[in-house]
Amino acid sequence: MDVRKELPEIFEDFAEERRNAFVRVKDLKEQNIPVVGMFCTYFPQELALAAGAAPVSLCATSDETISAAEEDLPKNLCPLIKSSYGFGKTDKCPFFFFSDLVVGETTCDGKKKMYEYMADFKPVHIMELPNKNSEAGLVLWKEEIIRMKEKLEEVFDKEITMDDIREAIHIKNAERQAVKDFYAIMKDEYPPISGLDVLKTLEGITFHFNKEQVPAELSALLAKIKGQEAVKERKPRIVITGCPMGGATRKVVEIIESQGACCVAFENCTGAKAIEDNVDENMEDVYEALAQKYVNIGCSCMSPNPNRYQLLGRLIDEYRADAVIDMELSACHTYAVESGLIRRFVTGEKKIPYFSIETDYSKADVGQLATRIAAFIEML
Ligand code: BJ8
Repeated sequence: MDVRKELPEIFEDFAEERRNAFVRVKDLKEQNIPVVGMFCTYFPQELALAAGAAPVSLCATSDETISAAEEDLPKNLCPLIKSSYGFGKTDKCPFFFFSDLVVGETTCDGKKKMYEYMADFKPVHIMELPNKNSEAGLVLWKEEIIRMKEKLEEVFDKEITMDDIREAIHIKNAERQAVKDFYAIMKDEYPPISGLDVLKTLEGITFHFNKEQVPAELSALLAKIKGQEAVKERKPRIVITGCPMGGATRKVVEIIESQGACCVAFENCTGAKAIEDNVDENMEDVYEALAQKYVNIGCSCMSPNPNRYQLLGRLIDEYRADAVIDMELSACHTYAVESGLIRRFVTGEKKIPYFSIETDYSKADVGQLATRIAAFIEML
């Protein structure tokens, strides 16, 4: 029995989450719950929760606002940056519209410079992210986390206590663990769902404002999936790495899976990069604990970036990958430059095939991508 035929509406529900979230964010505002808009995995959402606010991911995965963004920003800029800016500028993202404060980080050059324009029409707070995961980087990031907390206190006129942060850490840890337990189902020899289902679920959770409900909902979903018998068909197992995925770039996963492979794990910010590690709840100093967890994220903005290899290597082993596909967004220099090193790591150290593709948010390259990906999967 094909479990996908039994359960499609469940995954659509999670994908629906974003649409429903549009309505809920308005409800939050009506209940005087503040909203903190965020773009990046480096933002410690625990701080917003501790402030009694809802942290929301801002729209950045569709090309519908790119032409508006290009009125102010260069055309040859990463689509994620243009999309983020365009949604803010055109007020087409209700999460952006209702955000009391938008948080940005000094990640890649394009993104940090874009925030200077965004500050013209929205209060934006920039966290200074170190470029290196070092002792000095950790000290800077901890200071920035404390500065972020103080900014939230000032904007929302509320004192944030250590206990507030401790409670928020507990909530986010439970959410991350639940998500991790959910996607771990793809470790099965015959994964009972598709990588596209996992991706849709990961995207849906981002727009779930009640973080405390996530573990129960995901475990109910998992129980339903486990209650079904999976199709015993061996498919090439692909680990995805590279830039964040979702919305328009779901096309990559759709193409890979339409060619008979299965995306068993997502190393990118939509998946494991954001979720695998929790905040240490035993540390007395909550700021140190948050700084340690978040500075360890293996984004290509870090130089060098050993944590990306470490996580990717672990996923390749745990999910028994047959190959890695690296998705780079056009004009994303940090991921593009790092791709050669990732290729070396995957083919040399892990001894499996590696394939990199560059894409954007348009549909123009779907045919070309399908041809190239089909040839790669054929060879596995
Ligand atoms: S932690 S991956 S969410 S920065 S794709 S805007 S890097 S040019 S999105 Fe990212 Fe945070 Fe890193 Fe994750 Fe720049 Fe590249 Fe565009 Fe990017």
